[in-house]
Amino acid sequence: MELAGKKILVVGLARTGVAVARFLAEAGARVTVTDMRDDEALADTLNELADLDIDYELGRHVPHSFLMADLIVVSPGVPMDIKPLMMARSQKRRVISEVELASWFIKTPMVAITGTNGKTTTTTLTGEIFRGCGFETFVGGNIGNPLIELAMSGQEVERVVVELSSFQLEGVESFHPHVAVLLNLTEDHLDRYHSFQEYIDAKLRIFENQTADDYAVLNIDDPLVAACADKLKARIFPMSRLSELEEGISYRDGFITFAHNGKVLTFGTEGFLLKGVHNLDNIMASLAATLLMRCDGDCAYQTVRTFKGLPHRMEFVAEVNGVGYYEDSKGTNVGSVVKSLESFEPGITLIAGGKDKGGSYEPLAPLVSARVSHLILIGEAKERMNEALGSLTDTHFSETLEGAVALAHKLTDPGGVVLFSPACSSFDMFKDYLERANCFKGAVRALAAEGDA
Ligand code: UMA
Repeated sequence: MELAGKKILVVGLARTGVAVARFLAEAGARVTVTDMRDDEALADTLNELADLDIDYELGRHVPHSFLMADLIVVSPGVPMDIKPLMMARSQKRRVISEVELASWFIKTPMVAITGTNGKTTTTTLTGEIFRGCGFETFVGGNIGNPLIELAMSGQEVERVVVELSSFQLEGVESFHPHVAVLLNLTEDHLDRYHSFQEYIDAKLRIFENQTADDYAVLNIDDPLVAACADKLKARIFPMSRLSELEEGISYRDGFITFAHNGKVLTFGTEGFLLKGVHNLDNIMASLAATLLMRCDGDCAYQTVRTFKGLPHRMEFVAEVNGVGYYEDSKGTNVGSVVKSLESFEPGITLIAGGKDKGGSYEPLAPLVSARVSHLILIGEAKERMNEALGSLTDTHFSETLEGAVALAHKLTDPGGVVLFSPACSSFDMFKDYLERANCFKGAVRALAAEGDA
């Protein structure tokens, strides 16, 4: 689509909206930006875009503008079923996400990564492996920097790695990655989707435009992921931690084996800095994607061995009186907390809770029974979590996160672990997961300082 002179409506003015508006205005489109926040709330952002010829409709969405647009580009955080978007779609207006728009201008071979958990680690590691193997690489998407920033920069790269959320995938039309990775599927974002199936359907759109020349890397240990294999047009490249594969990537007894078209590479996992079974999945996915896109095995392995992982994902904070404190503020859904709990031996004090996303907490029950000695619940979700889990272990409530840390300190015996892995988003008590993470770390460091005094 030629953008110059087109009437384009950008919905949402946060990171994505700012980048999209700038890209479109610089390309000569007639851009209107709309956001439910008003100009006072958006003052800084408006300043940032002051050099561009853009119209604004702030504090409200004006249905007429949606109906008159040649193209509507929606930010991931804006639900596709808000009234003006529904109306626009019913009037055959073209509605896309930012990643779709970006993909029109990016011809570099792309790896796209989705799944409920592990996306950011896998995306980061995949990018690191490409770079370690000498490929100029852009890494972006849901991880934080919108893909359109690559199109805008005009930067010449040899590989693109993009993390995709279900929200971004809702608005794709022709988006076409050469390698698409689906890590796992567990309930998430049920505050936005009417059903789990609707969420899965959005995720599966990552494969929609692939052909027999492309690859779908599927974690076949997850039955929901395995079940989608029949429907895909791309070549399936399976990955498994539980069964050995003649074609695909698999793990057994301390070794990862990559087997493809008669070529077999084996990598020992001892000494990996990234811990936990879920990280083994993330590593296998990254190796599969990069080796399928011409990375050298030795080079890739070198990067994997030295990769330390991401902050706020089971990050070790401190040891106080023989108890290790781990911060997992990005553990915002049940599936992610399951993985975190699986990484520790019994004797865990789990601090959880926050803004309730409406899903079931039952999947945590077996691990809470088996491994959690004390459960401390915070935030809006604490009553519902207590109903699902409270009878399974010694359970307490705390009004604040700092209070929860102090209580954990009292309850946990030396040799145990305090894990803050909320299973919820942060917005009931904090600005975002980062503020929540810093609050936890601050409280732990204060404890450590008291211990030293
Ligand atoms: N808004 C409206 N109308 C509405 C709803 C929202 O105007 O009906 C406005 C809000 O007032 C706000 C803007 O839309 O100004 C919010 O846009 P946004 O939430 O899409 O924020 P961005 O900063 O553009 O961030 C988005 C992703 N956010 C979400 O998916 C919620 C970021 O993922 C992503 O990093 C960024 O684009 C760049 O691609 C974050 C996230 O939480 C990390 N993702 C979810 C997750 O990982 O679980 C999916």
